[in-house]
Amino acid sequence: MNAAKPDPVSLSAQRERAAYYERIAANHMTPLWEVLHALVPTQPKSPAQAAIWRYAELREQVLEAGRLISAEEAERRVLILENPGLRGQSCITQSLYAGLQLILPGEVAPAHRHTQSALRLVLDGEGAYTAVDGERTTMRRGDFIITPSWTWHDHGNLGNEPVVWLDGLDIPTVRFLDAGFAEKSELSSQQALHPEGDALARYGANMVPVDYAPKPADPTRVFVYPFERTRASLQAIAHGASDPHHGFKLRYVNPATGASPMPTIGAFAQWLPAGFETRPVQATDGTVVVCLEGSGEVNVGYQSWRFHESDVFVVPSWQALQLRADRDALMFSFSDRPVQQALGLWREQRL
Ligand code: GTQ
Repeated sequence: MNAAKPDPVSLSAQRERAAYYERIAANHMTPLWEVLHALVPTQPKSPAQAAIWRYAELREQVLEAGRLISAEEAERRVLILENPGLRGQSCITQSLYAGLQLILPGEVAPAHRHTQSALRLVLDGEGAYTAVDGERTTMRRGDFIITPSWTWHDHGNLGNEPVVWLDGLDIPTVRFLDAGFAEKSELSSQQALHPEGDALARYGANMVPVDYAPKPADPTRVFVYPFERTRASLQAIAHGASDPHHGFKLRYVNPATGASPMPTIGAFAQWLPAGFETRPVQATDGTVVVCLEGSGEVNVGYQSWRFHESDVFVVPSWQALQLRADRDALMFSFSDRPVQQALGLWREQRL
């Protein structure tokens, strides 16, 4: 890092090297020494940028999509939240995808399955459902719903208002690994195999079926984490001691294993009482943050924004994050942390 700079290179030596690079390029080779420091940086320098999507400004444009294309035709009517530093790549961080999905009354987003894992965070409207492997769950604001890899899923809206939720998927991760498979179901809506609430009763009440023995990386069979439970937990712990960097923050788990709900995406819920200001913290997992309640200000690196309900912002890897709530704030977030932890790569630096 502080090593002496090498001598400047003469013009003739530079020309000789350039000609050499051209000759070896014909054999599909390129010199490491021109790219070594970019390949092996002293610390993460993500091409992703910090950015915010303000729901109040986006809502009309999301609803407009409903007049241009049906959910049936689109298969999934979603506006992708593209990181401004990664345009054209359909990602919000290098490893994660996010989008706003709209479903209108009476519509169905037909059943399919894919190796990509998905989460939904319900933002706007009531009356929609997601069905996962034969069980429906009614979607309510703040509910965190998952469709693990290769599970059948379809969405519908039985109510009388448009419903919008945030999708989070590991699409870029699966693309990076070239491990994407998908198939469509013959039936656009799955047949109900279990009554609503069945999975939560079997797997989400500090018990599991007597002969259930999950493998460590299995996703949870609990596919909905109801908002009221999350909120009640955060409110209860908010009577205790806070963490100066995180306020009151919990991570969602697979209750049968303690691991993240799905192996590729970690999710978190955080409570910041009015007036609470977190100390800055940086972590290697680029993170998507959603404000579910309250309002405040966020600093990411050198940028700062005000945020309100249903706003989404992204914190790239290793950029310092600081939050200040001016009203009691409930924040949901997700990242690739479980992947980095499984690989021994995850780091957090409290500043
Ligand atoms: O709801 O199944 O935003 O397959 C992107 C791909 C949502 C979904 C997305 C998908 C879905």
